[in-house]
Amino acid sequence: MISRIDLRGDALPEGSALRDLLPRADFDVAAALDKVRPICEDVHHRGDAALIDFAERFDGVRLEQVRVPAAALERALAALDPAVRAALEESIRRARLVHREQRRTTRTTQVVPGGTVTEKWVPVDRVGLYAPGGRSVYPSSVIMNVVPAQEAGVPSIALASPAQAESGGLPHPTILAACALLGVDEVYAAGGATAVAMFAYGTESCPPATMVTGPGNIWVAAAKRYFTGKIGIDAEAGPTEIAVLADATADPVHVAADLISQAEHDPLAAAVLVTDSAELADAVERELEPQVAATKHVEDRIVPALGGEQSAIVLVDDIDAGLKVVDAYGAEHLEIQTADAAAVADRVRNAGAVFIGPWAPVSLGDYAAGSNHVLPTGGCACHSSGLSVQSFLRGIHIVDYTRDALAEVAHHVVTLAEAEDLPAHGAAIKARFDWKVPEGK
Ligand code: HSO
Ligand code: ZN
Repeated sequence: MISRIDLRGDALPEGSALRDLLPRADFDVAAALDKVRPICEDVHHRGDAALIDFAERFDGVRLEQVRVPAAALERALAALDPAVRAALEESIRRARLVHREQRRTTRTTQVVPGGTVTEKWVPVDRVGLYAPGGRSVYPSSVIMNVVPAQEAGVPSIALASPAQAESGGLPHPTILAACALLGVDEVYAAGGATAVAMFAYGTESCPPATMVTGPGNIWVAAAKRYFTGKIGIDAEAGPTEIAVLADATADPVHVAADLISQAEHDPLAAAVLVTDSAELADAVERELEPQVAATKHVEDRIVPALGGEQSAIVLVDDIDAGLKVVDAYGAEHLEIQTADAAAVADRVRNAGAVFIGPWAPVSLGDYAAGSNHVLPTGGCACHSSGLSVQSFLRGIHIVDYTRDALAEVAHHVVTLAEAEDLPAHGAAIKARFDWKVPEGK
C-alpha cells in the first residue's frame, strides 16, 4: 500500500540532492493559471453576473444574490448541532489564547539622541477569506483564518464559500454557523477562483479586499498566484502532508492512524514515515491495512494518497539521519514519535508545525490544540511560516530626526549617495544645511 525508500548505509547527500530522493506530489500551479485567467477576468468585467453564472456552471445552482442574508447566518447557527457548536467554541477559545499572544507591540529605537525609528504594526484594511466547499467543508479552517485576522485587528473581514445546491444556493450551513459564532457577518456564495477574483477586483455586492487568505484546491492556488502583487495572499496551499519521525519506541497503531488521518484529505495528500527501525516500518505497514479498511474515504482518497508517489516509508540509519531527512523534506506537519521526543523536536529546523510525542497527534492541531492549521506545504516550510496574527499586519517604520541628529550623519549619507552615483540624494541633505555638508561629530 505504501512504497519504501531505503537510505541506510551510505552517507546522506546534502540539501536539494537529499530532497530529490524524497517523495512529493506534483502540484503544478503554473499549468492551472491559463484556465483561471479568463475566469478572473470575466468576474472583473461582469461582476456579480459572472459570479452567478459561474455558480450555476460549477455548483449547479442559480443564485438570487451573491451576499448571504443575515437571517441565513442566524438560521444556520440556530440549527447547529449543540455538540458541534460546543466543539467549535472550544476550538475558537483555544485559538484565541494562542493568537492573542502573537500581537505585536509598537517599538521605538533611539538610534542617536534626537533620532528615532518607531516600528508601528498596522493590520490590513480588509481581508477576504476563502473557505472551500465540495469535498472539503472545513469550519475549522474558518476558525484558523478568522481568529488571527481578528486578533490582528483587521477592521473588515469577509468570507466566501461555494454555493451548495442542497442549501438552495447558500454556502454549507456549518460554514455559515462558524461565521456566526465568530461574529463574521459579511458572507458570500462564491467558489474557487471566482471567489478570489471577487475579492481582488470587487463586484457590485462585494467591496474589494486588500488581502485574500484561506485554503483551496489548485484553482484557488492559481488564482492567488494570478493576483500576487495586486493583493496580499497567505500562501498557495497545496495538498496536506504529514511526516512522522519515529524510532522503535513508537506505537505502530498511533503512527498508522496519524498517517491515515492526513491521507484522508485528498488523493494527493502525502504521508511519510521516516524511521531507523525496520521493525517499526513493518509493524506500521501491517497496521495500515485493517485501519484503512475500517475507515470511510478509502478508495477515493486514502488508498491513492498512501499508494501515490508522494507517500513513502523512508528507512534511515539513525535519528540524526532522520532529522536530516525531515529537514530536507520540510513537512507541513511533523510528528516526533521517538524516545526523548522533545529533545529531538528541538533540533528540527524545517516544518510547518511540530507535534511532540504520543499525545499530540496532528488531528489535535487540526481542531483544538490552539495552534494554527494553515501551514506551509510543498516544502515551503523551509522558508515560510503558517498563518498567524503577523500574516495580517504590516510593520511601518516611522523615522523622526532632529536637525542636529541629521547633521551628525549627513556626511555619511552624502558619501553613500555619491558612491551610488545618485547626487540628488545627497542634494536633498545639503539643501537643508545651506547647500553645505555638515561635518558631523
Ligand atoms: N490538516 C488540514 C486542516 C484540517 N484538518 C481541516 C481537518 N480539517 C491542513 O492542515
Ligand atoms: Zn487535517
